[in-house]
Amino acid sequence: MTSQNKQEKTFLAVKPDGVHRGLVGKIVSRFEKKGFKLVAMKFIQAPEELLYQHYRDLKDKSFFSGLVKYMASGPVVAMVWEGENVVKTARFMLGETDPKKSLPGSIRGDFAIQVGRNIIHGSDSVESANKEINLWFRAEELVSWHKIDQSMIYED
Ligand code: IDP
Ligand code: MG
Repeated sequence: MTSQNKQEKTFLAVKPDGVHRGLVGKIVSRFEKKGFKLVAMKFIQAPEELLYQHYRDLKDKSFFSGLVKYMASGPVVAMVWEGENVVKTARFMLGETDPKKSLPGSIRGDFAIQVGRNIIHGSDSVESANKEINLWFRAEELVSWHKIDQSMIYED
């Protein structure tokens, strides 16, 4: 039986460049193969107001307006994934913010070149994950379900 107290959730989003470049399936596949559990997913054109909220901590950065424009330039695939240590592990799977510093094997290391087109978002802490999940999803959009392979992925 999976130890429920070690489970946490993270918010991930394939950004518009990832969607335009046809990388949604490849990206989702990495988290599925890892063994994490998908609990919510939606394909949306994010309203600017939502993006301002999402990136509010970066509002004083020189790249902020370009960032919001980029994130509003097309639809995104917003997702919630669950698993043990999923926040940190997903960040490792994403790579560094700047794809130039991301190792091959990571998502940004394999599929992106510039920091302003780095194809995926992932929460940086459990606290921001919870904030971001609440911002992008209504509580009833999170699906509570038992994934049948969990005893093959977790020993306890
Ligand atoms: P993160 O996405 O790895 O958490 P943050 O520092 O939170 O990185 O920045 C949010 C997003 O802002 C990045 O993913 C990237 O799209 C964009 N960004 C960060 N730094 C720069 C920059 O120097 N130039 C352009 N865009 C940037
Ligand atoms: Mg961040």
